[in-house]
Amino acid sequence: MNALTEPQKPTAAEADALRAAIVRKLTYDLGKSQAGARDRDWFMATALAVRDRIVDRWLSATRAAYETGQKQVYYLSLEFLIGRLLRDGVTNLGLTELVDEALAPLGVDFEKVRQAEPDAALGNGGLGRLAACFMESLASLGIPAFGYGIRYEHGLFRQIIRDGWQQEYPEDWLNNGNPWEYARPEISHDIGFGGAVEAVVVSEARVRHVWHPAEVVQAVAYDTPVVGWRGEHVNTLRLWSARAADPLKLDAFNYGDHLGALADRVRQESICKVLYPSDESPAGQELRLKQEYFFASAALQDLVRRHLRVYGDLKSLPDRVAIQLNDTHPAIAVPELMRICVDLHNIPWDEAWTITQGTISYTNHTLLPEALESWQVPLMERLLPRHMQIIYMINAFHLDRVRAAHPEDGRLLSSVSLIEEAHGRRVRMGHLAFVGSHKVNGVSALHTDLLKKTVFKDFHALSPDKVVNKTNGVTFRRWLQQCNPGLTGLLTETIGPRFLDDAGALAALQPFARDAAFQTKFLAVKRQNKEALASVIRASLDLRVDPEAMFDVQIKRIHEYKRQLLNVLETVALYDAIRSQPTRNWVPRVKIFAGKAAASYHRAKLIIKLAHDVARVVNSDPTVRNLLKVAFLPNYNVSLAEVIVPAADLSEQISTAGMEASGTGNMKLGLNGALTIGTLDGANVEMLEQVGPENIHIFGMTTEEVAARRHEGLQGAHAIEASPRLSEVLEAIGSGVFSPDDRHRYRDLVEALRGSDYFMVAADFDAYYDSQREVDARWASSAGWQQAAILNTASMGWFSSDRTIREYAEDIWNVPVR
Ligand code: 26V
Repeated sequence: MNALTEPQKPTAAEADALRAAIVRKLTYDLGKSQAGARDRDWFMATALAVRDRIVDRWLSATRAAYETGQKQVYYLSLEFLIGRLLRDGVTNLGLTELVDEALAPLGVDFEKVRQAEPDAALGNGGLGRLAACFMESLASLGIPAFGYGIRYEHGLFRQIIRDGWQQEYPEDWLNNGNPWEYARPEISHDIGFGGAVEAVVVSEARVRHVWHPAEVVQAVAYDTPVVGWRGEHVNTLRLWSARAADPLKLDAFNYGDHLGALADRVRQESICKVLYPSDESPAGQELRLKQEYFFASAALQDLVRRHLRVYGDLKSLPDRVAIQLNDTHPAIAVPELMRICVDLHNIPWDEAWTITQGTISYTNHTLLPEALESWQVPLMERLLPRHMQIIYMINAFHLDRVRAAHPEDGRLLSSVSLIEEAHGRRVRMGHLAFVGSHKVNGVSALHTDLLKKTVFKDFHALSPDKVVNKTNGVTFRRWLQQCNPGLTGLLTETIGPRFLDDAGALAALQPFARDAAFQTKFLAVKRQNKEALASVIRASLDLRVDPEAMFDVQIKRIHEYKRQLLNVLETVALYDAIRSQPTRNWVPRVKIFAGKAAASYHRAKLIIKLAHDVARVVNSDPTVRNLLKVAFLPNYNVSLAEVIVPAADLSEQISTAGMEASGTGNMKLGLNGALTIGTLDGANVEMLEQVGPENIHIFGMTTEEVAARRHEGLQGAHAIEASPRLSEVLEAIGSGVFSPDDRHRYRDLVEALRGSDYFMVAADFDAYYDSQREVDARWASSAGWQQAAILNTASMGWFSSDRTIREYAEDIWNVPVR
């Protein structure tokens, strides 16, 4: 197919053939009759039929990568937040119309079928979704790649809101089977834990270390094909599942104690039962470390075996393989690769180190000190005794090099040591990943800059070429074409289909920004998407919202640094203002929130409760009429984002400056024509550069100002006293106006703002409120708003994950891109 032509209109014969294939799947694979089939059966049957069309391309792409000896990329990630896959596969294969036409005569609606697919939530938030976008871009760019992760039986918890409080319920995406995966019971690797290390003297000069694990668990492969755009290339997402190594022996060992034997098995298989549901705060449990080693070791054994089959030895690994560590979660891969080289393949240490460093690179996703992983040395020694020895060795050589360059700098040595000595001895996984990599990257320009100045300052001084920036991106197939077919159609008819293959071509839209006829069409698309969201809000919350109103959206994990609280405070301020001047020409707004709080993050859960308390009061106040509504949509996930993103007018990206590494929702929302109100944080800074200052609402303190204010120790009370508006808001919340059933519910929350105000909610409040009123003023002129919205879409091309992946390929992996 010509890259720029649209897929041909399907013929009747093609539709008949696909229909027959779907019905065959329904009948023979699912054992269901057409009459008895429900949406989820049709989903399974359709997915299986679509999958058949992927397989040949998948097998040939995999074979071609082998035969041509192309360098392989391995993306190691504890999270892949992939969401639903049916529409992804159908769009990328160019089968959208064909599937519609195949299903229609059966009386089956593709939209319903699509929605019957469970949302695969094998991730917490940004980091996991980024991994999913990267997998799609890798395939679209034709780069041979594997994603390696864990096949969690239970993904991120289901969020239910009861009486305004978040409750967590288990999620079971695999309950009705998963049509996309191929179980590969024959592909498995033994993963050892515990035990002891034997030092075998081989000769006078050489000692071999043999690890005798106390326990062995098998990692079994499950493969999901990842189809690239236009179906030209297909990669593999290989997720590992844990299987007790030898159930028979176990039975014999526990002879007579069947239940005891079963308990061991359950314990071993628990490794892949559930995703750790916390983001930005390390869990510290043994099971988490087991998960990390389990999948990192399985991935390395798998890729080493593949490499050896073709090339025979490991010396050429850095030429043929690039391993990317998605955060430090797979950082144990560094000593594991050393162990494989040194212990299992007798490669001398220095050579093994060259191989390891040449192959591995590491992406950092956060600066928050509480999110920097470290593991207690005694736990490491018990679970991974050989790895602990290797880490000590790596550290010794690393510190030798540092000492040679900077003699007698004790501060430097302890600062860059892999072992933290201060709070009980711990292994710093970020340091381990840093020294084991040839490149380390941050995920936005600001974040990378801060990495160099803060957490990796001393490392950066030692290896000034190691830290590079790779600003995040999102896949436009999912976040424009699939979730916003209306806009995609309008863009295609206006600037032609080039942007489908080259996101930069969106810039061709610029001249249309002031075109009144185009503005009308752009507005009509947005209006339709807002109506769709309005019905979701109504179905989910029994709340009516007016699609004419501005849809003001903040969707992301709930975290203090992301400052949903600031947004809620502004909501209350606006509410007060409307009540005191009900007849002013207010801009009608719907404040839309969605996001999950970590189960143990009480403050975040309290902020969810506050949003609900405020919503209840505001939504039922007749003086406010339709001028302000608040909607907190439960159970935020990829599928819900796909409905909210195309319908947003205003995108809230209001984190405390210096704290959000990048953000990717900001890009998705801008791409779909939302204006951003945001701080100079993460990738917002680069969005400002792309769209220009007239088309974005930037407010608040800069990273430097935040640092200076924290340093001064200026209390939030200062800012509160200076702001009558904020004082009133906090007085109302703190005294229980929104919580008559528990007047003290928010006392501590408000006190924290009067105190250190660590996240600068009070300090930034007035700037935010004023910026929101500027947003109102812009909304008042519809043409002005449309123009800016169109320019946002036109300027987002650079934030395609295709661009990001190209940069990784060129600067980090050294792989060619077609
Ligand atoms: C840490 C932990 C600690 C142990 C429990 C499970 C868990 C899960 C995740 C994390 C780290 C989360 C880091 C993260 O998601 N960072 C986000 O990465 C996005 C992609 O680069 C970026 O856009 C966001 O700004 C950043 O917060």
